[in-house]
Amino acid sequence: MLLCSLALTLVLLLVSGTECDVKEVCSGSPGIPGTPGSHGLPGRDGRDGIKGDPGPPGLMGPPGGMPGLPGRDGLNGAPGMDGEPGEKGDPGERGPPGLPAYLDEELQTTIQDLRHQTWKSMGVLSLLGSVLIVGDKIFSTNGQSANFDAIRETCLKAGGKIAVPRSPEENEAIASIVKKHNTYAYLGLVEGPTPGVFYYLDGAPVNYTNWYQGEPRGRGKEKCVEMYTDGKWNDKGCLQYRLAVCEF
Ligand code: MAN
Ligand code: CA
Repeated sequence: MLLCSLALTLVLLLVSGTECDVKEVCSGSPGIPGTPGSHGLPGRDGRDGIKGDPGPPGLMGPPGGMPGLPGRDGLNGAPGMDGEPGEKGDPGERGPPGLPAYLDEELQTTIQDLRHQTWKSMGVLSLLGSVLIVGDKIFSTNGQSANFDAIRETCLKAGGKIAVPRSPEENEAIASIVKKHNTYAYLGLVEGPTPGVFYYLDGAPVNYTNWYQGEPRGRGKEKCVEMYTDGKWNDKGCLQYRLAVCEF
């Protein structure tokens, strides 16, 4: 029996190399692995992956449907160039007669303004030396005496007129010149056909006077007017020698 076991053990050792207890029951070594089983059922879906990159743009689609409604009007364009001047119209009807020039205050102001501008632009005012400016008038003398007609001529040639005050301020200005030269001066006034009624040299009636007490008393025989050194007026003959005072 022992021999048998030994023999069996030996056999088994030879076959499997396994030790064997020295018992009566022997155990064999494992067999050769069997062939693999068939595939199992598919597993459950895994979790979603991360989002992929955007794909390239698709091709342009076919043209749309009906055209849309017209848009709103645009802004106005820039103005065009001026056209050719039109033809001259017919003259209008003649207006009503105007005032005499000496009564037209606006005209007188305009003339006076022009006169000033002329003298200013000619630089004459600065050459005249002794001049007095009162409002819109300029008074000046050359210091010489002459009769009325000669003074009138002198002032005209100088581009002015023989001075005549039309307000107390203007009267004071001329009076200061007269006082300075200590000589009476003729004024730009003449007596009309009616004794005692005087006019400016443009024919307008006087509207400012400064007669000496009791004057004018020439009763038509004293056609000119002189200014005393106190600024008062006296009607006087026109052939005296009096200071030439001009206004511009
Ligand atoms: C002289 C002249 C006159 C003036 C009188 C005043 O006769 O100057 O014009 O009126 O004096 O007394
Ligand atoms: Ca007199």
